[in-house]
Amino acid sequence: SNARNHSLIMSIDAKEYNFDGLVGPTHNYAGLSEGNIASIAHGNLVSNPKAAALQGLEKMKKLHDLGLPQAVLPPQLRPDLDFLRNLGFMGTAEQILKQAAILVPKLFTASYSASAMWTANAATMTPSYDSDDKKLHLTPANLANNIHRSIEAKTTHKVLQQIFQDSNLFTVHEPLFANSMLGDEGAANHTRFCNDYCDQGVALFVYGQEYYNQSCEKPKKYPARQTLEASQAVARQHRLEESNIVFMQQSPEAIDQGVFHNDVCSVGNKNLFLCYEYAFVDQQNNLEKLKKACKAKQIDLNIYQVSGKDLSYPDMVKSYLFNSQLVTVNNKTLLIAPVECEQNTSAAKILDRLVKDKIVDQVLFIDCRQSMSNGGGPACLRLRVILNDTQAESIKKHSNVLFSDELYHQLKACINSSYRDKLEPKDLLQADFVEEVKQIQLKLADILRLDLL
Ligand code: SUG
Repeated sequence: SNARNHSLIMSIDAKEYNFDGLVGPTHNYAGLSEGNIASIAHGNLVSNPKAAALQGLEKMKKLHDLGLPQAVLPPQLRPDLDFLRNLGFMGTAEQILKQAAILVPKLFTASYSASAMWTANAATMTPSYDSDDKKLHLTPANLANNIHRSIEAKTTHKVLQQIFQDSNLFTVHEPLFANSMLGDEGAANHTRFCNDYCDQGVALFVYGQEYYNQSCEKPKKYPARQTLEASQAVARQHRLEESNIVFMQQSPEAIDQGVFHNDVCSVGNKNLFLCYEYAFVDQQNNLEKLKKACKAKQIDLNIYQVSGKDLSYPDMVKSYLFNSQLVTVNNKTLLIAPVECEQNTSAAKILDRLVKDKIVDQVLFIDCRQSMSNGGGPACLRLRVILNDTQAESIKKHSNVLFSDELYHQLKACINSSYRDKLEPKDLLQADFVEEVKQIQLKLADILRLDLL
């Protein structure tokens, strides 16, 4: 009973933190992600890393000011010269980049991607309240389906190990082996339902394909990045009970329409689940199954489905309505939506109705246009982590990633003084840009108290 009392005391203070990715100074549009319509449409356009980073930072500040726990994950150093060296390119940084740009432009741009900013793809998180060993589990996503994203996994692992260092509280797993058979895209395909964050929850894993099942329907046009086999492996690593897990296949049709992650067609928090009418295979049965699993944990799941008549696939993908953040502040439910929803007639109508029907109390709009142009909305930019005070204290001891007004001002000053406001594809070849970016990374390492090289 002593142990029980202890866990009760530890439980009461559990909160959901949003760990947002700080946009890196090489943020650019390289058209790298097949099946991600925005990324392909904006390939080769001029980017604005400063605006991108400030938009992301202002989003963090806005949530922080609302009283929501906020944290930040660092960008990764780019270009990734080790990646290019591994591919046989040699010499100085300038020589390596030049050769790669001439010989394999796709690998050259891959080495430069700031894609680690979308931390919904950094890892899958299971809170200590759900795991059999009462530790918080994190598995960095291998992002095996895109070369520019797969190079993130190693560094993400290193960074998470530093932040979640105390092995009595946290387990940071190795990413799954990087093969499309085990393609894992992290929390973008994972939603946890619960009453309070400190209660046991139900984990919903959404996959794009069951790799070894020939009869499983697969998308015809675009890749299904997440496999059932990968989701199952993550659930095993995290020591989840069978009764706490539900697996659902995302509709292959949705993937072919540009819904490359589940967080583009559904969003859930606590006991509320918003989803598109055509988000999942065998949707009505699957949602019944989910409801039942929740009921068994005393969670009365409220499912709100947006009809295909009210929102077309293209409008869903353009507006990124479901890539909103669903958060609770003082028992009020807020939806943090991209500004693109305001301008999209169908999406705007749906948001109005959500408020009228009292599904959500308020909608706030966020400008993250620089990220949106690469297919990353508000929800893509954050990794949700449930922490109690003991766990948060441990993080504070090992890093400076928990948000504060002071951290906000430090990061803002760094961005304003050192990020470029214009980056063209040709700039990526300059040797002095490589050095410039490295200096910024060192400054950020200093601010966040992390080893980032
Ligand atoms: O993996 N875009 C990312 C966007 C990730 C969005 N994340 C979630 N939905 N959770 C991707 O497709 C584009 C990079 C470029 O083209 O330059 C890119 O990687």
